[in-house]
Amino acid sequence: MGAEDAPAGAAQDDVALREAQAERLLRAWKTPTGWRYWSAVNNSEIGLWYMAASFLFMLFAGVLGLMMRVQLATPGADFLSAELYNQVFTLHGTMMMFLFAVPLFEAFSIAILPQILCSRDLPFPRLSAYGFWSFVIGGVFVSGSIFFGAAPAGGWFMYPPLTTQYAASEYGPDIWLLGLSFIEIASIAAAVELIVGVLKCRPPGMRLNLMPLYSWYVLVVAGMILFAFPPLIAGDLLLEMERAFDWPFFDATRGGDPLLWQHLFWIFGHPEVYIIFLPAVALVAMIVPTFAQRPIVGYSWIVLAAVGTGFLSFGLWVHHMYTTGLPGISLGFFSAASTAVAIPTGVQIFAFIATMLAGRVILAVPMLYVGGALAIFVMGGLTGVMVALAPFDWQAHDTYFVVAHFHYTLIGGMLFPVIGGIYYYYPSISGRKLSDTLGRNAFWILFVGFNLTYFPMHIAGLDGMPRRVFTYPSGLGWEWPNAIATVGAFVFAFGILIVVWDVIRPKKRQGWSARNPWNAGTLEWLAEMPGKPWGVRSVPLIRSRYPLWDQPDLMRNVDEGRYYLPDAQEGKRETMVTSVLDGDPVQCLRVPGPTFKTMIAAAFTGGSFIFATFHWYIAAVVSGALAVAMILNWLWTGTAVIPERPRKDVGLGLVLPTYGSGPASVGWWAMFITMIGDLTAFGGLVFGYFFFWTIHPDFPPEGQGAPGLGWLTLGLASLAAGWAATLGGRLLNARGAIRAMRLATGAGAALALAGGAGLLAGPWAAGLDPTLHSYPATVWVVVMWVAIHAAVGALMNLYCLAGSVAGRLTPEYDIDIWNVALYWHFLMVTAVIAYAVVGLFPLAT
Ligand code: HEM
Ligand SMILES: [Cu+2]
Repeated sequence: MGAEDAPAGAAQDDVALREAQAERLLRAWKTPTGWRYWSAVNNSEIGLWYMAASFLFMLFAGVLGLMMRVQLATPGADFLSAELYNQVFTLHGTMMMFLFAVPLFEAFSIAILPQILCSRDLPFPRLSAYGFWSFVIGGVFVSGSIFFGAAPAGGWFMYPPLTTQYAASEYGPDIWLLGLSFIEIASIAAAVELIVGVLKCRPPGMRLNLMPLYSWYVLVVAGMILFAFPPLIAGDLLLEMERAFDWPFFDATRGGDPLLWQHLFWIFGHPEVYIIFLPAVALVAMIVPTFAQRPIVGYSWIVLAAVGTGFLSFGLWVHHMYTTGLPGISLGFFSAASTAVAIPTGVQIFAFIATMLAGRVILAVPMLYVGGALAIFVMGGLTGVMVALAPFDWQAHDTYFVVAHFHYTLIGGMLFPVIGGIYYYYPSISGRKLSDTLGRNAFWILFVGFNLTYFPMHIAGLDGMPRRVFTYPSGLGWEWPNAIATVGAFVFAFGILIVVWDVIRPKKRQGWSARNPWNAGTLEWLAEMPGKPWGVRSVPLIRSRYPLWDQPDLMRNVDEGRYYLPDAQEGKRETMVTSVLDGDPVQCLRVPGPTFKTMIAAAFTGGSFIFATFHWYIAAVVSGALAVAMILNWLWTGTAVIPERPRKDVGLGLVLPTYGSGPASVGWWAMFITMIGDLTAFGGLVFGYFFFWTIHPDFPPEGQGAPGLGWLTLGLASLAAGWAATLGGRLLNARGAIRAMRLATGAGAALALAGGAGLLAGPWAAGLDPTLHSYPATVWVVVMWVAIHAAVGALMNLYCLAGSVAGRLTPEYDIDIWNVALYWHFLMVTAVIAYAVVGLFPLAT
């Protein structure tokens, strides 16, 4: 055993000292009580609330599912009207996908990732809180619409022209577009947080290849969210512009094309399926080794397969569009790619089976759910390979066969593993175990109910029953599958109720769970029962993938504070930041504590989206401005605060800086990752431009005119000067030339505004009317995107200027200007692309 296993330090032998340390830690990490409880930002609270909220949305969407089943139980029923049925199935699908399946992954990860990584919190607790409150506000807004008969009714994928010309539900599509964009932004915020958490907040010694598989999956899935959601946000923006201002992106009579929406939607929508599925695999990858009582078989294969699935899933979207009349060659390509994705999926499943075969499996409740999930998912995978073949899909498309297929994959691939995960992780989250008996009974009821509900739908589908019909005539052989499905749905719902009851039933009398109740090998099971708000008593040094199995005495040494950060001398919340590849300690990060600011900022942000839904634009702008003010205030009193000491002893004789800026800091990484997502959204708009170019013989079309290079060149030059000034500002600041830095930064702000105005003047001077044709509309949307980003850049420069004047931004403490300069790099890339696309490209064609 190396020295790491007895890190002692004689000082820690002193019991009184240890108690004093624990006391201070407890005070720093104390969860607020009373009504202030809701100001908590710590990952354990936010994670729990987030999970509870997404489950409530799931239950609501489940009730909508049951209502559909009641309506469909018999032919010609009139329980739901046709119009209401449309709203019900749209909201059911929308809520299950956007308010349950994706957020639940983020919720679960926020709750357990820090424990898995022995980190005291995620790097940006307030960002998680902001994301959570945004999610709740947006979710209530979207789902509440059904009580006003105003819910979206165009199906969960909102295809135009149904959603642009169909007036039955006036605000429905707007509620969908704006409400969900808001939630998607919150999802991206959580993804950024989780990526930085995995990359920078691991315990010392945990090299990338020692990471628990769960964190690999978090990395892959959060990365996918970063590339998948932005194209949808771009699509949402275009569709909302068409609905609100009549910009004809999807109107074929004015040069638009509804297929553009289908592309943007499914570039998001197919990866979405894996965004839902992979986190469940991640849970399985944690559960299986524990109950096989041995390390996972094929760790590197699983990692490669997960990454591979992530990549491949972006190349498959067209399989949702086989029936739209695309050229045969692209059908062939996408059909092959769609079947190919079965390979990495198979690798992961085989690795789990191999692990089970190599160990002796304990059939505990979580394992039961894993087994059931495998069985159901494999069935869904088989029908998936069937519909991946274009000729078969031409028959089955939009029938109940597809409804059966995707419920097998979603429920087998997500819901069952998640319930298994809840039975597994419940003790680490709440300190108590769930009931074995209830868990087992619920499992069998769910398993039987599920198959009763969905198996008959395959048959109804093959017999030609279309999806999304509110009723059907008798005599087509559809009666019995539908009747059975409805009975099954209620059996299934009963199973869910048992699980819900098990989770919420009072458990005072059953006592606390044993520590590490499943004898697992990974770090989250270091938690005491009940867990302490500080997470771990001290942050250990890691040398193995299963430290609890391989590093004897780890638990005792952690508890006795013999590792890092055993104390909170200054009463501040602190966690370790380590290097990306090797997990070497680089910083002792101060993380912020409770505040209501994030909740208020989320409310104002939500306000701006919600007001825009009803076309109250002034209120929307005011609300948005208040949100920005709130966020600036939260940053000003958070990240901009200079720690009272530059470095400190974090234990074991290691002295670390308490501050970091540039690529060493978590903030820089967060900005970098956010901007990748932002650039991807812009890529969605550029995709639209070239999509239109491919479908029109002449683009720009005859008689539309192009914006001309004059104003655009001026605008670009001004932005380039602003970029140089801002970058110069950072360098001058580092040299201590404070006056020059302020001048440069201020000039950068002015140049940003001028540059944005210059770009807007391009189409303005050329008289491009965005309502006439998709061409001017696309040009306008591209330059507006850049102009808004330039305005944000100006605001950031002014923020740095204020920081410098107030003494919060100094040559040494310069994280803000580093991040702003980084933002400007991306702004510049965006501006150059915009210039090339709207300015230069028309000259070349
Ligand atoms: C109690 C459980 C459930 C029941 C009874 C149920 C029932 C249904 C039914 C009958 C439809 C077809 C509506 C139609 O085409 O007319 C449907 C559609 C759908 N379901 Fe479920 N479902 C359940 C759970 C789930 C879950 C867990 C998810 C996802 C995680 C999900 C996602 C969807 C989606 C995306 C649609 C497509 C909606 C559309 O066509 O726009 N469902 N569900
Ligand atoms: Cu797909």
